[in-house]
Amino acid sequence: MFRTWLVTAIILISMSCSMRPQLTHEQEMQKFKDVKFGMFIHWGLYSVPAGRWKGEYDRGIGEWIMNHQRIPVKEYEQLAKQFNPVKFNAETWVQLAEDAGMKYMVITSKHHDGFAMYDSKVSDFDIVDATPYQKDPMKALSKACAKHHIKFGFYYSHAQDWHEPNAAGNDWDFPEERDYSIYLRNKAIPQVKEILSGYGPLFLIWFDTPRLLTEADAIELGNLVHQLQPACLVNSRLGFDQGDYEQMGDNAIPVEPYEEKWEIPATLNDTWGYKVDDDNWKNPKDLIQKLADIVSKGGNYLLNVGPTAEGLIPDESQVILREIGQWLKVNGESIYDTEMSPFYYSDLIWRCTTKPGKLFFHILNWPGTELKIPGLESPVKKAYFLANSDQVPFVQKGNSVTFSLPPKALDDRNTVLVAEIDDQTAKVEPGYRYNDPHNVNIMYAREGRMRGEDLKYDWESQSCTNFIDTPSPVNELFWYTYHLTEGDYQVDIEYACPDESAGSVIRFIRAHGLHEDIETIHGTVEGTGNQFEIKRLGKITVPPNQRHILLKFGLDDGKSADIKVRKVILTKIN
Ligand code: FHN
Repeated sequence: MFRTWLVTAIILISMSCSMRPQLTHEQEMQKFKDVKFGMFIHWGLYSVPAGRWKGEYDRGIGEWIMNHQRIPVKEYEQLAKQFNPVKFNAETWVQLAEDAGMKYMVITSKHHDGFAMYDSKVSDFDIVDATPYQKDPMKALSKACAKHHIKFGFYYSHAQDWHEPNAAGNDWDFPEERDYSIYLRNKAIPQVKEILSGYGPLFLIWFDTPRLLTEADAIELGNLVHQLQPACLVNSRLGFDQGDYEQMGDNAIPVEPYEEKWEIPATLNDTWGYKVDDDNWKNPKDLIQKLADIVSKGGNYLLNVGPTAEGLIPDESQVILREIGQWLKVNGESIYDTEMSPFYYSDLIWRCTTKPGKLFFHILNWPGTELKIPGLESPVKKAYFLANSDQVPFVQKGNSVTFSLPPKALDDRNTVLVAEIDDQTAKVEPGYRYNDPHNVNIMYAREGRMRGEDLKYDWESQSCTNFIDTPSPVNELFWYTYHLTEGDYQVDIEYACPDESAGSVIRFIRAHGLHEDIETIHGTVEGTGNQFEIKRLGKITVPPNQRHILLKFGLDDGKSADIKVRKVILTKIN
């Protein structure tokens, strides 16, 4: 009896110390599905140069400055002396995450530059030993997260470490052959042990850019995490299809709903680490819609902030995140703990999330006075707007339900309409289900990933523009599609181009990943008097058993940069 009491007391005391109840791996997995929205933080020495090196602007993502500029290790190490984040306040950061409606936080314990943002005993290249700050901010952050019931996890770069001769990535200091296992044994494994031991129960370890390591190495690292913290999740960038959930490409939202457990890491502007010159901020409406889109397709959104070297999260990021949080305060029921859409999406008007007996229609583009949902077999009992509970009249005939809407959106960013249905799980007619193969597949620019710093989305014409010709990263529009079946597809593109800027060569690529182009077709941009027209480009072939396909659109020169691309249509021809 006394023993039972003692054990219970110890558990309760340890729970209240960490203020984080210890869950099982399965429970954490379920949590991961339910939380939907998290804060990613890229913070490190790169926030000192903040995207400028020796007075020059450094193109591309800020945390890669050491690599872009091929900065020697000895010179990069000097940045530590200038890193003194005296304005860092863990409570303020976590409060921001809470205000934004974010339920978990993932921060860089060590990025590719090799600098540990926590007190590492394995290397002196860390925040406590190498900077005037001399404190471990991760301790304060993990505590503040526990206090606010925000789940806490670490990013760890397990393959690239530009500080180390045997890790991947630095060929300017270390051009010679390398032995990854030396780095793995001497730095990566011991540091992963440190972060799993000193910061309470972790929600997840977020590995990145698996290179050089073998499948056995990946399995060993994954096992290590689960031995030290059985409940802790691991993302799939551990490598070799290991990990507990699938990590999608950066900013890469799938075109259709996708049934695995997955997460999208994404930026608020064009960088992860702080860049003083990057003011290409996404607007809150865009992000609120992306959150609904991702959740409706079955995923989580991990949205990044890049704090400054002083320890401040840029004001612009704060304003954007708080607006998302205000929307979530009213509409959170349609996001958290929901399941993905049972429907196929043929346009950009609405997205759907579900709970037992309820469908949440996220109206992203107000369709006028009627919203028609085809293919719903479950009888609708009641419909109302989530924001004000006002009833919405509807007519259900056959398998189509039409809701009567007021002429203007309640919320131009995303108005949520709740339909209560007779079934716990919605029944949807074949042909309208999310995973039905379709002969016509439309990829809207709105759903594409705008890669490159210059592309802009024009809301009025719902198109992507400014395809200027630049070195890496090139300006390309990407689509990630998961349900294209084997066969040949005709490719048509809808665009508008002023006659005087016609002439650039279009490239449309079927790729395997970011760096593996498989099939490229070319065409020439025609003048359309700046009116939208559908133009035939050619044909691509989708081979059997492709889990997903990356499609890229770009121009071979900047002559037609002001082309406005609205969509690409893939029509199956055999
Ligand atoms: O190279 C990194 C990059 O710096 C950043 O950390 C992103 C976040 O997903 N991951 C890698 C590129 O995919």
